[in-house]
Amino acid sequence: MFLLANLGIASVITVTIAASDDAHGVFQFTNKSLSVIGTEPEQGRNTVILQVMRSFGALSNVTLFWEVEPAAKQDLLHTIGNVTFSVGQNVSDIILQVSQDKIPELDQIFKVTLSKVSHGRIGERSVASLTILASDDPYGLFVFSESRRPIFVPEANINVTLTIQRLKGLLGSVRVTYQTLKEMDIAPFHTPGVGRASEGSDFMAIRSSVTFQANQSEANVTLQVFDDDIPERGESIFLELVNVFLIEGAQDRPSKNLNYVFLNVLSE
Ligand SMILES: [Ca+2]
Ligand SMILES: [Ca+2]
Repeated sequence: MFLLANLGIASVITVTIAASDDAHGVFQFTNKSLSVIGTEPEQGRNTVILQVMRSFGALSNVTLFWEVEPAAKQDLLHTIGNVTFSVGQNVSDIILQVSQDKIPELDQIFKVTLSKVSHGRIGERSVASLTILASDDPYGLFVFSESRRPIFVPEANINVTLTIQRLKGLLGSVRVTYQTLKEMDIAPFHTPGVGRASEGSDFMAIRSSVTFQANQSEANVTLQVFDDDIPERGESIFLELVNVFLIEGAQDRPSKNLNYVFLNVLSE
């Protein structure tokens, strides 16, 4: 003989299993979007796209919120926002807009974070890094201050002083190399009615460099002009900026601007 166990009335319970979070999706950046690069636009705005992927379930409409660290406020049009995923949608794009300014800046790196979702959960790859590349010539834009007009000098044994100006950024210390063009070098622009001066007899050929310290905006260079007894028409001498070399600065981002100055040596 054996006893039948007596099951009471509470022995049957109904368990409703809640849909797991993953039924709505796990949201994270795609690998490609973990590190993205943006540039300041020349005009208007520039967009950077970060792709967010939804894995596992896609059973609901979801709003995903994102934010960029507050330090980016000056550099991005929006630092917070959201994107939506419809039922069944697995990918959505966060669009960041880099704003334009005139400020010389080095590279800046900002964190972009997936902050919350209306359904589902955020996965491991929830932080991406946005690099906005240096803009507006942080180390300077170099020009001869006289480059917009010819300089007239008499034919004589004289030293002509010319000024190299550093426009825009004054960060870092840089070395600027300049040189005279040879008579045979092609002139960078046309000078009607004026011949070319000869190196050696009309001027001292030079290739030299000048260093700008941080915050230094001008430097002078000297060109030697010679007198001769040959009656001639006016002669031109060209001086060019050859290159800009960064001696000390946080990043290697010198500008590559070339610039010419034009001297018109008048015969007597
Ligand atoms: Ca900026
Ligand atoms: Ca800028």
